[in-house]
Amino acid sequence: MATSAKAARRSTHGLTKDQLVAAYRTMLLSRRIDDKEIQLKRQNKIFFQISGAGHEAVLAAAGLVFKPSYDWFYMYYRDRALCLQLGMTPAEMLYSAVGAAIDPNSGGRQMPSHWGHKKLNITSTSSPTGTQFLQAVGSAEAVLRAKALGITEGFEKDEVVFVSTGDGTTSEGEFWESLNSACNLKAPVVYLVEDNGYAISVPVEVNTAGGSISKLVASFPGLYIQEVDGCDLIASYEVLQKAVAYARERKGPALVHAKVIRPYSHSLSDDEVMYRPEAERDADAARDPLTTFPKFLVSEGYATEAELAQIQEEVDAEVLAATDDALQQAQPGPETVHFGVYSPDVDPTGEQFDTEDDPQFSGEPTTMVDLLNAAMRDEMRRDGRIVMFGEDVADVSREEHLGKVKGKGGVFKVTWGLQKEFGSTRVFNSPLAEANIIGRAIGMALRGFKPVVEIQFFDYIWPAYMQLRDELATMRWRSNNAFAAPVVVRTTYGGYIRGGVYHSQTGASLFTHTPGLRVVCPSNALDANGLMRTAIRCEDPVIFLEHKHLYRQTYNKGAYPGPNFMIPFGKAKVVKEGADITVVTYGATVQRALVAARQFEEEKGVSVEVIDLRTLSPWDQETVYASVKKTGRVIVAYEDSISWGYGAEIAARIADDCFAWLDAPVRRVASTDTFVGYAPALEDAILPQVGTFLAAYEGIASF
Ligand SMILES: Cc1ncc(C[n+]2csc(CCOP(=O)(O)OP(=O)(O)O)c2C)c(N)n1
Ligand SMILES: [Mg+2]
Repeated sequence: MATSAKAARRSTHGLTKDQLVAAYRTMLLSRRIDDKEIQLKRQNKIFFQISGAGHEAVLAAAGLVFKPSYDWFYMYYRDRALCLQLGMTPAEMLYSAVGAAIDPNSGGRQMPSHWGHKKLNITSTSSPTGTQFLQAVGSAEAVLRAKALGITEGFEKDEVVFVSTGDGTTSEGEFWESLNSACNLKAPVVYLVEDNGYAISVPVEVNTAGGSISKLVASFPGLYIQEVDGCDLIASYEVLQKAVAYARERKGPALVHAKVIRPYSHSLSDDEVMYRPEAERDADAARDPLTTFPKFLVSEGYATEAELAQIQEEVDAEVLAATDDALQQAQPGPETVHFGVYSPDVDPTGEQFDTEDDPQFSGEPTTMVDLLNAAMRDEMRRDGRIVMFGEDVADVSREEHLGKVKGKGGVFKVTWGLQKEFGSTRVFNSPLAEANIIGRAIGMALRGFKPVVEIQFFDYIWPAYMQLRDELATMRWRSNNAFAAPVVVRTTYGGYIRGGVYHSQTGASLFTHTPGLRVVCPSNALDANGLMRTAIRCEDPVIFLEHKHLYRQTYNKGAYPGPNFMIPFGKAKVVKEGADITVVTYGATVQRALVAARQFEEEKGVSVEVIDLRTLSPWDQETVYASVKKTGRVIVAYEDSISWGYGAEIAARIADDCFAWLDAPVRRVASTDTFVGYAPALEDAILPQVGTFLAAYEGIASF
């Protein structure tokens, strides 16, 4: 029988000789930049290094399958080879390493390998492991929602979203939350798990039950799963093609589990010799794609040794030139530190957000719930990109029941009827998962949607706090204004409702202490309406605190002020004028301060000025200082527990800036340093009451 003398060439699944050689070039370039950075770090010319070594093959393959500046990318720090393949230059990477002002990744604000490139649709990468997943799902569902709504601007016909992770990071809860939603929504998102067997020093079997993430996720409905040797470029290309095609065809999400190696330690701050035996490291080295792939190219006749040597020479020269370039670049100047904390273009404290003097009232006075609902309804009519979601915010999830039942519209009815009017693509329920709500909202906001989301109770905001503090607030600053997530986060808070420990929490200072967030807290229906419009129309993320106890009081009702009524941020309101004592407060303590002030004035003839801050960050220093300079006595009052709270900051500022005008120390009225108790006798003793204010007025007046 005649047999060919030469063994058949391995299939390249359509990859041409030129593509194979180019992929090798990218892999080598990636490794050489890592090596150069390691050298620069040792020379103290850069300040951090984490490599993509060992991950290059699957990433170069990904770069051949995903479309640059068409698909969207949520990466992690090992993805250097993919960035190169998509078009980021070695110089741009090294700008990041030296912390150069012109670095497109973050302008020197983030450590190197925190990828971000606006033109390449590489979204800003942060450092917390696992926060990328829900945002990627948000980005992918934005594609589906845009299509359903007929929105084409900013979207491509069959685009997909890439999200990558290490093996250890799949232990984060948000990974599982994201898979849940990706499958439920059939979102076109492709997960790439780059499994190098370790999370710093912790091996995969400690992180992952059974040691295989692809086996563990096997029961997620509609999730297309592939496992592959990620050190093998051609095999990786083959499975990535299938996975990406599945998502492009809108069949659902896909997950590729790629086994890679980590030939260098976790980062330059780690020494793997401490926890990995030599034999294991040798076995890894034998799989190194930078050794095996060039051998393959030569043995199969795709390149000669001489051609590869030529490539190495070119790559080295390129890295050298990029290094010289980067080392000459200036770091950002100290005058730039505040740039991009908030939008540099739209100022919500500005006059264009102040129509308070021109309300177009109609109808009878109504509750805060109704006027919040009205403001959101107006805004949703005005702007088709507003989407609204959270737990129970829809009228009824099962659409066939819509119109047959009254509808839920939030546990406090604030979003009632909005799904009915605007449809289920724009108003929908989230799973019972707070990080899910904020993470997806950030992903959608980056794609041009305006999410107005609800966290049902402040007491349960904590699972979302990573997304709020490390993602929502930082997005604009950390990307040097390349990306922004102007999400409005509504949440109900506060006591006086016999809600006990877990339905009474306040905690505004958790957000006012976070740069990048605007924090709003209305005390009455009209303010809530005007502030909500500003929150939605501005370009910063807003935490909108809605006091449950104030939702349906009779004393804070207002008439509907028309669809263009806006109150700017940072504009307090003097709710009662007075000459002797100033009270600075917000939320539910406004009314208590006021009732006490009237009584105190009547009984003692001492007049109290009550200021409602309305927005907590920014806050209206001008109005407060003017009042303090008039009265010389000031109390800062708030519902939070007294110590370490919001009032400490206001008190310190007043002490700093108004010292010469003060006739008494700045005093605080607030809750006890406890939680809030359920029994009325407990709750009354814990939260500030009218009597607490009367005692404080008495104390400061007689100082
Ligand atoms: C939320 C969070 N916890 C811990 C860390 C510190 N940390 C950074 S990378 C890392 C290990 C990640 O391992 P893996 O996901 O396997 O990725 P690999 O580095 O192996 O590619 C840890 C613990 C972090 N950045 N964020
Ligand atoms: Mg790992």
